[in-house]
Amino acid sequence: CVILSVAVALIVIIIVAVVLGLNGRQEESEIKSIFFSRCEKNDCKKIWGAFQQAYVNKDPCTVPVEAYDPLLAAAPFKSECGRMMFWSKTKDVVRDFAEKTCFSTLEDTLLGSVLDELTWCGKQGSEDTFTTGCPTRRDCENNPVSSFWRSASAAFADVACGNVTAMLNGSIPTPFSPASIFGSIEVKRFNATRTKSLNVVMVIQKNAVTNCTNVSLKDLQGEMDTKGIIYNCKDVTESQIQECSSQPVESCGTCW
Ligand code: N1C
Repeated sequence: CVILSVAVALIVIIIVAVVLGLNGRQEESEIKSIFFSRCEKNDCKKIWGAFQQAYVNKDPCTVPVEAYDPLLAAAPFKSECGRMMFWSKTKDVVRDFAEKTCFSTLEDTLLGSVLDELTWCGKQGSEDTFTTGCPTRRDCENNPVSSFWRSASAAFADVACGNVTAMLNGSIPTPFSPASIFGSIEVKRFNATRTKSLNVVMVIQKNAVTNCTNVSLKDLQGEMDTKGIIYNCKDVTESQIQECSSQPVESCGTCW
């Protein structure tokens, strides 16, 4: 009877291991096919390899920002002076606007577009990529997805040049949060030798609770003053933004 129950337990363990293994394979093939279809004509095999090495066979809570250095080196960002767009808590408005205008966001770069909205992680002792059961920011800071965005955002801000635009959200009490990626990483990397001005577009929706006079912006302005970067802020209604997105592409940033 003891032998029988040990045998049954072993069989169950084997089945669970096989199912989990197959699951990892299937999840990997799904994310891999999205990755390659978005990657298109680039050297996708090399980029996929550099991506995977960042998190595969690692505890998904111990993937540091630096793990993505080889990935960023494999697909570096180009500077587009005067056309770079940053944001915080305005992703939907920005994405729609940037698509129709001259502006480029991180999502318009190869890495940003390939990994946008995806979830991934690895597991110690496995060579597979998983897309479910991955830790989020609430579980641990050094998870594969958060570390990627922190790493890519730093590299994107490093090449920011000329007049830079940032869309912030006037429907939340603190549009400039020092804890956001924009506040904690991008703003810190702006450098006066490359970046002339930071032009904040405060997105004013119907449910707006604040505008360019918000106290949180004093910190942003202070940081820019210290760096020697010109700071501007303009309240722009959502309908004005929509109007501006149908202007000719040449009017880059001059519409509002
Ligand atoms: O923390 P946030 O915004 O201030 O980050 C936004 C800021 C932008 O300027 C982008 O350049 O940082 C860059 N960025 C992305 O492009 C991006 N795409 C998707 C940062 N985060 C990005 N994500 C995911 O949204 C990611 O999972 C991250 O944690 C959130 C941050 O969004 P937020 O708080 O609105």
